[in-house]
Amino acid sequence: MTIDERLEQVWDVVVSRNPGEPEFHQAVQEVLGSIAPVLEKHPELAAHKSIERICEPERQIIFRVPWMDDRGEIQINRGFRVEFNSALGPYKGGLRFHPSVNLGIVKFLGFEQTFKNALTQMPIGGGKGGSDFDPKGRSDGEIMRFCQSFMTELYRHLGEYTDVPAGDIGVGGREIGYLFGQYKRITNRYESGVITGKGITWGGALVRPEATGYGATFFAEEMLRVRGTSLDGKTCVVSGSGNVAIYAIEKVHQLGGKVVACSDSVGYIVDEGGIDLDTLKEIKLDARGRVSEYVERRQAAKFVVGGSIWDVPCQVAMPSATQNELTGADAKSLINNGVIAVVEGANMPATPEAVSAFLDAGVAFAPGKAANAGGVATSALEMQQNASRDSWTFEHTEQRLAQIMEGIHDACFETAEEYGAPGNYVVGANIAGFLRVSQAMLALGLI
Ligand code: NDP
Ligand code: 2IT
Repeated sequence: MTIDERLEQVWDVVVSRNPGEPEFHQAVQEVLGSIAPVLEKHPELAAHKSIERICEPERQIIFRVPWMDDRGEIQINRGFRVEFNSALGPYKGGLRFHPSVNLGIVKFLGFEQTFKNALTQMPIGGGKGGSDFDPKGRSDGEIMRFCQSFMTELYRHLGEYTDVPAGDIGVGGREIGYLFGQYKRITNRYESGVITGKGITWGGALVRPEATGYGATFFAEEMLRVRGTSLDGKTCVVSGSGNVAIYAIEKVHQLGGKVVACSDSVGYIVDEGGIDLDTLKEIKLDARGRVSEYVERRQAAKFVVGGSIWDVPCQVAMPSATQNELTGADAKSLINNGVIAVVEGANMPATPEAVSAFLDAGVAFAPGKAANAGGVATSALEMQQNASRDSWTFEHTEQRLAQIMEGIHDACFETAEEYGAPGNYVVGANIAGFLRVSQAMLALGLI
């Protein structure tokens, strides 16, 4: 997307002030490429430098995380928490444990989170954190000691009214448990609302594990409905095989679609008859295994190493692994194979070239900040239940999630039309999210 000349100076400052952070630049570029039409309708936002302020995180925390592995050797990792924007509520966003984590990655995620959280209409600001710790191959004891050390530093920055983390890549229910346990121990407070994604017996909410994948699928269904069709009978490909991917596959199947491929960082599996979710869950959730094990149990399936999962023909694609996993070349291949909708389950999985190719080809494209917002929205529902010491049923919570996703879809769709870009959910999401955050910032004075 090209940046309007009125915003070029903002862009130059972001690039020079944040050197060596290409993912952060990419996320900012996409937003700056969308919001120029807002300046004409709302000159007060430009006058108050709302855009410049939104691009600068409120606070960035970097810390040492020392811990001891099972062999008695000392390990040192780096921890991050970027508290991006608290105009709408306490900082809210996940923690990612992956060797690729660095400040630029956390900043891109925190920036995206700010707009995403605004789109949910819930009272949550934006933040993100994590560590370059690699959980792969680590024992339960090592994971626990790492989480305890991480929280021993991070706890002082958290609080149910201040900053509320959750999971992301490499952080699920087990890690949230160890993190919450250490927070409780240090503070002597059973402050359930300080973290979300908790287990159901200790303050968690039903549907939170399923929420991101289910929500992205509800979003896909809404996009298809606008185009006069539905997921029923559609062939789908979902990349990844983690939290988001597994529950996207589950909901696609419940709505009558068929997911024929999924992946991990080593390769992808194809099962033309449809992925058998019970088998996948046993491998990934129960045994923490690899997708390659799937083909040992399903003879008809194949495992492909190298190549791209996006070469598998499908009508609906849901990239749900990681950033920049779907390139311009992948987009061409999907378009040639007749894709009609691409829905980002992950954060920024499609490169700018891929996004442009989809938009130019008239493919319905949903950016992650809109499509995967069901996870954080359900985190906000978990906070709501914690605050009222209540717990809701699965059916009620799923219904709330479905309504929230419908609301986000409609806001993106209508905003895109209003600002002269009908059908462009990227423009719709960026403008709707930007308006909500910047108008709150204006109301709160110079913050
Ligand atoms: P998980 O850790 O549960 O799963 C991640 C999956 O993506 C795994 O299959 C993993 O494969 C794969 N993956 C991770 N990094 C890479 C990489 N560099 N290259 C290829 N594959 C990779 O994470 P989630 O499912 O929670 O998160 C997936 C995406 O969804 C992320 O972008 C996250 O930010 C986003 N998201 C998550 C939400 C949540 O509630 N969890 C909410 C909204 C967005 P392997 O096991 O081989 O590493
Ligand atoms: O990217 C995301 O929205 C998440 N990882 C979930 C954040 C949350 O606070 O539930």
